[in-house]
Amino acid sequence: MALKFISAEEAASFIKNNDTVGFSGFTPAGAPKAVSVALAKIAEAEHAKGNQFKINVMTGASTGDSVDGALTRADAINYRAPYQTNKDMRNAINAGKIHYNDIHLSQMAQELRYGFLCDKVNVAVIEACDVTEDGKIYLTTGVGIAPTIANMADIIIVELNAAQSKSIKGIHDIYEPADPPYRKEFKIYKPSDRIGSTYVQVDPKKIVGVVETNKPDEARGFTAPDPVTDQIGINVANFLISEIKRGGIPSSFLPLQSGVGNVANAVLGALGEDKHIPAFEMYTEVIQDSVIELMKHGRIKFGSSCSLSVSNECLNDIYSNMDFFHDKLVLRPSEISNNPEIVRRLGIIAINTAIEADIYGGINSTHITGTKMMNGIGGSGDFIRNAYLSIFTCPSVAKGGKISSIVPMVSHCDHTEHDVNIIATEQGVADLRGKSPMQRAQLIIENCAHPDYKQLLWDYLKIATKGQTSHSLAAALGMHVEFEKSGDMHLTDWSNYVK
Ligand code: 0RQ
Repeated sequence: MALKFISAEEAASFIKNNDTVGFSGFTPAGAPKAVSVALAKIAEAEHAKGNQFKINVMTGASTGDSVDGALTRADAINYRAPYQTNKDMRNAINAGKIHYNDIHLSQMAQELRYGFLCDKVNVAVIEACDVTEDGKIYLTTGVGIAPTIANMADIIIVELNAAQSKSIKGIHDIYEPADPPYRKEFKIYKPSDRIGSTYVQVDPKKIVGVVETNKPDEARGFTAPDPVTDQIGINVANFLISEIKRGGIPSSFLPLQSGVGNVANAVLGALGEDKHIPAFEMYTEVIQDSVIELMKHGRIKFGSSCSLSVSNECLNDIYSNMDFFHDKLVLRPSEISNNPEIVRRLGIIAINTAIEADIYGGINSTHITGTKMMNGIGGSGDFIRNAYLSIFTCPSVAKGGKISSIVPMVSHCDHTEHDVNIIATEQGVADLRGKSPMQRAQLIIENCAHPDYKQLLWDYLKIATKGQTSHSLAAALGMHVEFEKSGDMHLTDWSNYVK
């Protein structure tokens, strides 16, 4: 069946008010860049006429500004799931203008198939580097939930992006599991194992149009590692080396997962540079610039991921050296890259970033001061509960020292103390394995808290009512309350909270 080439505006006109639209990609990598911008203009025109125009947006993770930013600014989103990182979208979510459902990334595709999130997917918009008349869609830098939305959607729009090199063909491993009670085990026993095909096969009749684009991924830049993030990286590397020496980790090492963001990028860089850690493999959901650099130096042998979330400079480097990278990378759907069954089997060392941690090991990954959504839980929960070793990192203070990342009780809990093995800040490492709550509190305050906040935290333990997990319910969020009042978490003392 001949493919029909259409403009972004024609393609966008297939999308109607109240539709549920699935977008390809995972982080800005592989997300569409043209149809959503044209759709935002349609929404604005409809609003100007006094008409309703909002859609429900389903994605693999965050997208680029052309999807989340453009549609938010046009007030065109009713519902959005899962992870996001766009500033305008974050503001709209926190202002209550978008219904945002923050779910584990591994669950997104199956929850769509199970009908948990919507009755149907009306339209799938999928970025490709190639598409054939018999319905083979070759994806680009991010997979996300593309196979599922392509299968579920009534109609498919393909964005054929000339800025993405066709040389990426072959890197994908596309597999969509059957749903219970028919699901089988995933036959992935090492990060490089492949179980699927290199393209998404769809019914070609569903492709209503192909939009030609030439737009690079809308990658976010990272801030360069600084002394604090460097020290966190060194602390994690030293801890892992001591574990190898102790026999707690096999001497051949285990695959690593590393989260997204500035801290994760810096930690991975430090791990790779430390030659005491053997060259390793990754089974992760995002590959950032530091991984590619370490691959070139032979420090990372293989990377299984859901996306290449790299800078455009780094992506061009990969495209120019595809012969080198082709047998070192595989890109999978998020329900496979983040799958708990595989994470547990491979024995992954999972390293993710916390917004704040509490003295007992609870982790807040998502909410600033307990109420304002930052990005979302992403894949952190998929990995950490099932990891061989789960590590959380964060600087000990934020906002120039006015916020302590170590607090008596997290103001929002994403990961419980049952799932957190190690906390590392630039101050040091707390190894929480096998410890009671009070032992954990002592280690976290002593090893991870910033010196400016240590005494306050020790004093909190004195006013906490003793129990299995000691707390003063009146004071547990006192540092957060103080921050809201004065813009600084430094309480002079806990006297206001002690009766
Ligand atoms: O604020 O942007 O105004 O400067 O949070 O903090 O230190 O730059 O750290 O880029 O590594 O992001 C947890 C958000 C960290 C990220 C989070 C403020 C701080 C700064 C960013 P500014 P940094 P990073 C795989 C796994 C959850 C999902 C996940 C994340 C901004 O890593 O989204 O792990 N993780 N997914 O100043 C107030 C605090 C704060 C604070 C930091 N305690 N209070 N503000 N900040 N701590 C990825 C995927 O699943 C795709």
